[in-house]
Amino acid sequence: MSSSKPAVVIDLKFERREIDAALSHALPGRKVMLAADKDQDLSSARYAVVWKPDRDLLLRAPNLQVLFSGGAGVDHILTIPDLPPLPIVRFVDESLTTRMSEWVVLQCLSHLRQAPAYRRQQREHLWRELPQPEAKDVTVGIMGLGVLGRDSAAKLKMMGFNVIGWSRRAKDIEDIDTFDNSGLDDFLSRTDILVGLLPLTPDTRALFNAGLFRKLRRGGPLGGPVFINAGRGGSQVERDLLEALGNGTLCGASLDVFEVEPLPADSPFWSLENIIITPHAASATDVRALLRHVEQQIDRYETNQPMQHVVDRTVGY
Ligand code: NDP
Ligand code: OXD
Repeated sequence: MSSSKPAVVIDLKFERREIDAALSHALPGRKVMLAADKDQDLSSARYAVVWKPDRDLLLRAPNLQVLFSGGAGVDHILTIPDLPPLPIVRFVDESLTTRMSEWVVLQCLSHLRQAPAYRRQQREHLWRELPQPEAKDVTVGIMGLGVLGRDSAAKLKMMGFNVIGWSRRAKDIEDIDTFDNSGLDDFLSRTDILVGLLPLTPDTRALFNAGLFRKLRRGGPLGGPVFINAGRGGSQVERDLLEALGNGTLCGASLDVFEVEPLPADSPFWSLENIIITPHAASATDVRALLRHVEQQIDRYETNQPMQHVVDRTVGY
């Protein structure tokens, strides 16, 4: 299609038919190219929408002005070698936020109501009622009070949990005790279920380690602390996590993200009874919502309004 509007290149892992369907409702009158078409000349592209892009994308599309992340996280972009100093816009949308909160609430309820233990009993044909702690006696500590962490916190409160949160900058959130870096130990000492919703940055890499797990509250109603992570696998030290799950420092976990994805078939995590694994699927990007968001932000850019959700490259998220 010939068009005077600057062109877009898409490098996403969706099926082509899903992208085509989404494009029938977004980016009208604009040339949209797929990076997967290896013979396509991408030099006219001014915008790229990417999820873990091929290494050669920036060479093939040297005239980009804005990079759009296909997800909320941007570590897959910030780690591209020789990344030019372009603005990076991350994906923020109600569909993504709602899905994540559903996953977080599901995992917290699963551990509260002993889903892994009942699953084991069902396999053994064992009819035995287990204790039912009350949500109000369980403190969920959320690390990362951004778009996803705040929505999860509000929905966990609705389910009756006591919720506290930790973030880089101090926050004031109704009904939630919040902590910044200086209050980390205090935050951990009150936490029964730790939820990780942090971006992967140099500061958050390997943050969930043996020392941190040992600081979580002991003697709580779940019989021991639980670790839930849907941020990034690079924030967890998996050797420490396995050890903590094995020696009772942690009594359970729900893991959506891993240091290596897909989780290798021979990983010891697969056979642990006290954990729930999902395949980096806590909250999937809806490609229709993504392309609508890209269109909105391009409209802002082209009419000299500030784009929203622009990443601060100095802090990495
Ligand atoms: P936001 O940028 O809105 O929030 C990030 C939060 O992390 C902020 O509260 C920020 O603090 C906090 N934070 C960042 N660095 C530090 C630090 N060094 N110390 C303490 N707090 C820190 O991100 P989102 O909520 O939108 O998304 C969070 C992450 O979730 C994404 O980056 C991505 O990795 C992951 N994700 C995973 C998905 C999945 O399916 N598994 C789906 C979508 C996202 P402050 O508020 O002070 O800035
Ligand atoms: C994201 C993700 O960052 O899906 O959006 O992990």
